[in-house]
Amino acid sequence: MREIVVTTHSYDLGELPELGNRFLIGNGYMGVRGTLEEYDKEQLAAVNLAGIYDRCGDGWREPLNAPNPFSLRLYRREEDGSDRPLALPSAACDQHTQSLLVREGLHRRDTRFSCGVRWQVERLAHMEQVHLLALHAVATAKEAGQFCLKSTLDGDVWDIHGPHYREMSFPTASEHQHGVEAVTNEGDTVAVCCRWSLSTPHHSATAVAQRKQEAILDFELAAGQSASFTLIAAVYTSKDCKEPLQAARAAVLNAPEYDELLASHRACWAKLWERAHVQILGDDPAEEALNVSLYHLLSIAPRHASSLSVPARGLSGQTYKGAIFWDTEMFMLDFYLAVLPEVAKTLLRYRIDTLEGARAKAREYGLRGAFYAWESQEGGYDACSDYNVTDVFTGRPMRTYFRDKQVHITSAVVYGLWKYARWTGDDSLWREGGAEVLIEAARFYHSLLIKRVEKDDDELWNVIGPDEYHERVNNNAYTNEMARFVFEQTLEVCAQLKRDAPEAYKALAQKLSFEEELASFQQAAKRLKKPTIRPDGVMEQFDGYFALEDVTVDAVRARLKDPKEYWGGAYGVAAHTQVIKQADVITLLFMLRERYDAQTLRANYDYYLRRTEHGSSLSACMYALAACGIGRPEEAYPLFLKSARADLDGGGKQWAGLVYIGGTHPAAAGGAYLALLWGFLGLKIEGNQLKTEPRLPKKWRGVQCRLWYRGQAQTLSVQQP
Ligand code: IFM
Repeated sequence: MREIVVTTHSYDLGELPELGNRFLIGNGYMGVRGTLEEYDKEQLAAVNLAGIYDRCGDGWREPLNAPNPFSLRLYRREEDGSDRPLALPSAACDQHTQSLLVREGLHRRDTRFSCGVRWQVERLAHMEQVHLLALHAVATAKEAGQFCLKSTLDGDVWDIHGPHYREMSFPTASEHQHGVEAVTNEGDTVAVCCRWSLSTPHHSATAVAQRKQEAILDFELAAGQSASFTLIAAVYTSKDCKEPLQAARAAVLNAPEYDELLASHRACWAKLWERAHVQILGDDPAEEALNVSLYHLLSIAPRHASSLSVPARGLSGQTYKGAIFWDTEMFMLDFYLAVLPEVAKTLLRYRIDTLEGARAKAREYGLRGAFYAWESQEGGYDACSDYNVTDVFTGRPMRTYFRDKQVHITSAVVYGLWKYARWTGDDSLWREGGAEVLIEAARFYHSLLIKRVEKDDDELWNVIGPDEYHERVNNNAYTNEMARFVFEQTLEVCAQLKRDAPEAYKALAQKLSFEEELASFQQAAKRLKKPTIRPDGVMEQFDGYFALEDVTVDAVRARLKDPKEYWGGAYGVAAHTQVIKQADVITLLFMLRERYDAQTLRANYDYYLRRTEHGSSLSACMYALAACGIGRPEEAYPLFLKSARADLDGGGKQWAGLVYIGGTHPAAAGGAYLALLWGFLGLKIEGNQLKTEPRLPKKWRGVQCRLWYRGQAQTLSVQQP
């Protein structure tokens, strides 16, 4: 694989949030935002941790950012004895480059300050030893001078709904070492230890300020001379072990020198890329964009865990409460299945292990079975607020119904389990709790059914489909069909278990006493209301959708009184129109693609594409898939690129009022991979065999990639006919 380098010369403060996302490094345990070393919480610097959350007061519960060991500032001593910071954006500079080396998982900055000092820093989140972070910095002076380096372990972290640390102590202050132990409001501990070295003789002072521990290193450089500084840090939490501080200290003391860490980090990335890299012959920009997407998916994959999932904004911060959405199973899972099936299993185990939380949520709403969290944190706790949007006009929280009404979330979990079994041929998850999830999912949908005395159908009322702008609708086609899928899968897997693993089936039947319910699931699968389909094949998104005002997306946009105004909800500009936020019917036609013909796909693609705002990064890839499915790869191409470039281009919404909602977009990254695999390559599973039916854009000469199907490595090599 050739190196892909993402670069910017910008250090414009307005671009900082997006640069922090674009240049993110991570290893599944933590993500380090791509901010410069001199930045702190004001510039959204963060070391975001996977799977550990905290609530402060009445604020939203969100994931933790660890004390940041990468805070580093260089100063030049002036003749009057004062220290002038060589820090962006204030210090004058002649040249500045920030880069992400995608193949090697490295973040670099190279700044030539106008005073003649060059400042180069490289840093990594170790891909194998996931608790370790490392940094190597070089300062080179054109003219002789006195310098000072301040290396800070910065506990004054960026929080959206913090502060999350109620106590912080710095117990290991000693020369060449720092350490901090921070205790959260919920009683968890996060410990960070680091050791450093400077290549030139220096005087060192270590100071503890409030929530910061700082090493101040004075040194002198002759003209043309360089000093280099390395720092190795370890992060542990009370979720990892009983004594995180001791673990972090031991990890730092036992860690090898920077060069050795760099070599093992590179080797680990090389192995991952051997599996994941996709070659697109004839289109370097598309190849780069897709592999950058895959870089992000690899950087957040929980390879170190056996039951953990990936948040909707990856490890780029606290947006969306660091929670797991349907994004993982519906948009990202196929990449992990194809490239790292063990990770796919880890993601699904997370859902099996959070079944209790889903049961509790169902009970809370007076329902049976498992109602999975719309925004799932550990244990299946639903972090989604009843007031998830702030009205721009009144500044008041708006009642939203994502938590209560996006009942399709449970079907995403079932769909993920089904994909796992089908792709890997490994049915162990059914026996390890997956079948239990299915039964509880079927119970959940069954308890939601509405039966009208004068109608034969069963219905699902008062739901929100993937298109969040239309709240509390009846018989959303996507939701109904995915619920039917759940009933059918439950029946199928139960029959399979009874046949192939009678003991496991018996134990399950004893535990859940579900056998008498199977007939009612069968009935429900048959009687659940089918979508209304017009003679031309267009499927109505929900009851009454066709009667809504038929108007263009631009016309709706023109009605906004404020660019940040929410389009959905009770009074949203889109709510009474046919304009939708994101692919809805089209998502259904992809997910259950074996049930629909090309004519249906064509009619719905042509109808809904024009009415879709793509207000979610989950949307474009679904239309790319549909366009491929109807033999229009040229139309699919820009939609595919929109998904693949989501974090390269940024431009999505970053702020809602005072709340930061930006971050990386792993579902779009996963969606780009879906578009490649099931769209352009036309992958199909026929009788357990993989087949391709390529429909490549004209400029692509071919595509090559590897994937792991049913335990076997396969190389897909497809040429333009
Ligand atoms: O899951 C999505 C949802 O479909 C649209 N809003 C953002 C969520 C997280 O990505």
